[in-house]
Amino acid sequence: MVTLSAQPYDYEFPTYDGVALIIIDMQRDFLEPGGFGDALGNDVSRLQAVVPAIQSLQQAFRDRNLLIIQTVEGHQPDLSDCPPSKRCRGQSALKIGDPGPMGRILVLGEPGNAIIPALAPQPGEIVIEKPGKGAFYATPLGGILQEHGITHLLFTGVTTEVCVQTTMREANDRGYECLLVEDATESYFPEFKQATLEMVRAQGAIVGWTATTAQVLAALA
Ligand code: TIU
Repeated sequence: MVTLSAQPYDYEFPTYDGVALIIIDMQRDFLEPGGFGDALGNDVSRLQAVVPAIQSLQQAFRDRNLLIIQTVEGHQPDLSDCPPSKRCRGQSALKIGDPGPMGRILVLGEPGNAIIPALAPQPGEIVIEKPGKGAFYATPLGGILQEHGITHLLFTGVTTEVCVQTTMREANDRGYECLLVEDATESYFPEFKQATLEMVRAQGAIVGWTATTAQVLAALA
């Protein structure tokens, strides 16, 4: 059994092969000016801070030949997978599907929808395209995890309280042992990130554990 020092208590996994690194939505649409996050009125520059931590985890998983799954939030060009309730939400001038400086907002295949170059997947690494906030809804993620015999998920990416937390809760309900890497996830709202970390690990890890990148790397060493 491998023991990873975490909150609210140690996180344990029987084999390295059962652990996957999940990198949520590290896309230009959320991290760069002119994308979806910016259109919603957010300061997107805050999210850059977690790129080095995610890079170090990505490298550690590559070095060990362990499973890395990235997700991207995006819609088909005809928006057939975007409910009107999602497209019309909010008061921004630019809505999902509208042309922006990086192409159409939150549309698959557009320049702004790509994963940032610093975290670009290598050939053969899995990228899940998802129309919702949770990565299990309307995607093949569950089947892929089963095929690989994955039981433990380490979560990173953005934003903490939206797509990361939604996916973590979906995973928790499906029986996965989930850990959120504290300094490898970020929000446009620091108080929402802090609240998410606390609510995840409250009540004896009701949704899962939290740990730092250094603690995860120590367990992988
Ligand atoms: N708006 C916001 O905080 N997040 C999203 O819309 N998607 C993700 O979290 N990826």
